[in-house]
Amino acid sequence: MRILVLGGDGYLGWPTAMYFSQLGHEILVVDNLAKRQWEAEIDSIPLQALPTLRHRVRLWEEVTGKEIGVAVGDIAENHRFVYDTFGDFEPEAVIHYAEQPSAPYSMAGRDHAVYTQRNNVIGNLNVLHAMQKHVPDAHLVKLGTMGEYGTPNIDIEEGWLDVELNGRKDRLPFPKLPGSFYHLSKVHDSHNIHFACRVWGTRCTDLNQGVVYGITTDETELHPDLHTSFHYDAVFGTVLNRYCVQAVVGEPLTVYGAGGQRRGFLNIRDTLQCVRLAVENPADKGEFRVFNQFTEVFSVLELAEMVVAAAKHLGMDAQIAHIDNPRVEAEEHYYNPRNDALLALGLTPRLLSEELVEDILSRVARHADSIDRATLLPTVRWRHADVPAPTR
Ligand code: NAD
Ligand code: USQ
Repeated sequence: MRILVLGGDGYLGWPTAMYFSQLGHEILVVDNLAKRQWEAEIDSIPLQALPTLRHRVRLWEEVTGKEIGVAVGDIAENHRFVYDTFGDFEPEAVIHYAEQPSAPYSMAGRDHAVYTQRNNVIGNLNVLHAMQKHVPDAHLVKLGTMGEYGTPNIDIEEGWLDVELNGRKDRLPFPKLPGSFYHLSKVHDSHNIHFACRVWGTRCTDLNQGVVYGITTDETELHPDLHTSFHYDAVFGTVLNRYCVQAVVGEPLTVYGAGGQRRGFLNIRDTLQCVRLAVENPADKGEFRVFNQFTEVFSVLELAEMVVAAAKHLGMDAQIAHIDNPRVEAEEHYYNPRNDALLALGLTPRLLSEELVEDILSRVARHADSIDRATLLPTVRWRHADVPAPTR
């Protein structure tokens, strides 16, 4: 298949491009390299310095003999670029990662909230319009987030809810209670995509993905310079990746508040598996299909305790610190999301308990000398102290 990977310079996009290339597909990667500017803006460095995108693509060809195409451009600000790219490449599948992914970045003030929503929502709208014009039968595989749902006090279905009201029944989009302007941008995307499916017959799988952890995939292992951008700072690092780095450098693991925040998690290798299953089993014409993409649920305190135990195996004495929660979120709540659809398609989950020591902690430890401790503590706060905390 011809597969467009939007956001292919990123943490998930680059491993995805290599994975599908290795499977024999024709890949074009699109990225505006904005992540590298955001890093510079907040003084964040990935665990390993990142070669340029073109360098990585050349290296990939040297190592595997396979080509990955590159188009550098902004999908939000340059709709001509988007139209031309879709018109020239004529993708059969579009894997869309090209968004600002950080909740704290989006909460850093008015400019960051506006930037995040403009970048994410307009970029996605441009993709929908370019698909309608040039490849109306292509399949959009869009990365959404479990955080779109928030933490309601009922089970979380996969995108839809059967409702009965005053004797009438309908199947409606599941209610959304997102926790940041970033997560809200994903909700807006979902509504826009659902509308395009209904009106234009676009086919889409919206992958409501949980928090990703991990540093390696089979393809990143093929050469040291094929690694992906692993972040651990308080803006771009996700919680388990941060805990692993904190354990390695002997800093306390930063559990925000009580630590009862429960979330869905998955290994970066399972992200690839899930996206492949979506691409290989496309949505029908006009179908807006939602999959909840995670493999295991943990509280952030449980995760910290797992990292402490795993670190012990490597002779590290990791400690946990409950720090003042910079976010507004429930710290104890009901959480029971379903993830049946991807399992039914054949997803075989990797368990964190089996991966933590060898696949993550010991690999992070190899780069201990380059870790910048100054970026570990949170700097972005969601609210002023006089606003009462929510219960869900
Ligand atoms: P990332 O920041 O590493 O990758 C995103 C890439 O998109 C970057 O290379 C960036 O330069 C590019 N990009 C952003 N805006 C662009 C634009 N307007 N035009 C062209 N390129 C643009 O983030 P990631 O962690 O790889 O996440 C990828 C996607 O998956 C995001 O949409 C994110 O919201 C979603 N997601 C990530 C996680 C996670 O835990 N990492 C979990 C759930 C969902
Ligand atoms: N947390 C801590 N300590 C830390 C960092 C985070 O306790 O040092 C807590 C947060 O308060 C939150 C949870 O861990 O309750 C998850 O935080 P996170 O930063 O790992 O993840 P989040 O902000 O939700 O965002 C990440 C990705 C985003 C993706 C989302 C999936 O950055 O792109 O959409 O995970 S989900 O959480 O399912 O919405």
